[in-house]
Amino acid sequence: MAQASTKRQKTSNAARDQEFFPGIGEIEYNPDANASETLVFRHYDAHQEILGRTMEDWLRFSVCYWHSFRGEGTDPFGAATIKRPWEDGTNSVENAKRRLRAAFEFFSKLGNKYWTFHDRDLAPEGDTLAETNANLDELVDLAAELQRKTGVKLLWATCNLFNHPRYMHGAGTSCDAHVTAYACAQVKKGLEIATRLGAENFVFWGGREGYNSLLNTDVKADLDHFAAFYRMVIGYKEKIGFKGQLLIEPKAKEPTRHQYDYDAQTVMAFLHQYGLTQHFKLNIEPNHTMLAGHPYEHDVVFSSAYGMLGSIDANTGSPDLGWDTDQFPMDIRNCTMIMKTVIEQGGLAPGGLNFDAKVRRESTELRDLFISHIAAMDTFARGLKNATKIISEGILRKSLNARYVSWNSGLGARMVSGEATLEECEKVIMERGDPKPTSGHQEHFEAMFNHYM
Ligand code: XLS
Ligand code: NI
Ligand code: NI
Repeated sequence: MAQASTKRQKTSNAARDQEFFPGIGEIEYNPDANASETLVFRHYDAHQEILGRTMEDWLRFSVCYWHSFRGEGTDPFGAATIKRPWEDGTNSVENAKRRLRAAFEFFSKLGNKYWTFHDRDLAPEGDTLAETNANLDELVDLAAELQRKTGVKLLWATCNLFNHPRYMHGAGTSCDAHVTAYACAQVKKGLEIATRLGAENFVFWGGREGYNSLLNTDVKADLDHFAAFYRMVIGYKEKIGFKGQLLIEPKAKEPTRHQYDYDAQTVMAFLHQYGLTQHFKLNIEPNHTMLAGHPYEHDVVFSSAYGMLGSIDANTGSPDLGWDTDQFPMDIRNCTMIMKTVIEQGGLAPGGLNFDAKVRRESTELRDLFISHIAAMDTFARGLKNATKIISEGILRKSLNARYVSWNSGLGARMVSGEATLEECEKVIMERGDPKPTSGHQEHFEAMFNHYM
């Protein structure tokens, strides 16, 4: 007995000291690096101050566990292409622990301050909910220890309510109340571990909350049940004193044909309809925004305009494709538009920029995992710098204000305040005649924007 336990002790010490990314050190900031050096930050300088805050504070980067540590490069047509050296091919708790240690080494070397996970990314499911919860507890113990050691914090946790076959008809909107009850039990545990790990937010992405055919779907019942599910979530959140912010992540389609959380405006209307608005904000993923047929920054701008932008899943799709490719955000213009909105609303905290993005299945080396994150962080850092200039110089804002000037006084102001009537408007038009044509100057705006790139 004694011998066996000493032996076990030795293996776990060895596991603890193991380096998973040999040859890669802490990523440094070097603005003079040449084009071929991609394991270095050229723009992201964590402690550099911009508009009274550090870049780290503005950007609040987070690495997601599911793509970066559970992704194997599968796609609907192809098997896994990526095999990480710490994986032993089993779904054991031991393997899960080794993987988690690898992840925290990655975070420490990359220098992101946050991470995110689904409950089921972290620990294997057992045969019963009790077994599954016990596995989860073991991994959460280790996560708490690694968070303490490294200072890396949990931006958000979420429950995977879409992968298991039991959820094939949805979770909160399943036709089977028993399934929704299972989802509730799972979320109960999810909120508990989020509390334990100090999660700053908790996300609900409606994985299979939607329909494939209206013939077998009662949409009103589904949405009533969804609201009931959320009411139970709020009740338990308050009961256990979870301090994080609840977030809903819109998506238009995939995996269902129509997802109920279609886009930002749809989710805001749902929350409003069911009296839930004050309990939630939105986690916007631009790749999902594109699936809804909107421009990249559309949902970020819309949710922010209504004070509902809580966090961002910083990724992109290929605009020429119709699915969620979860690519790393590498487009400086897109990131400038996002950061312009973030600065205008005074920051994202307690939300952040979570890289819900995966390396391409052809990018099979460990260094690709670093390079993808570094490049995306640099792209956002450039976006932040560009947006800062746009906002500080105020030239775009001035032109925008000029376009709306007629609303600031006279009849415009009276319409906004509710004093004007249709009769008054008719009278004014009769007296003054047709409005004079005005130019939208779109190309002028675009040229000004280009100036800052
Ligand atoms: C899937 C979603 C998912 C959520 C978390 O498309 O983006 O990854 O962010 O469940
Ligand atoms: Ni996402
Ligand atoms: Ni997504």
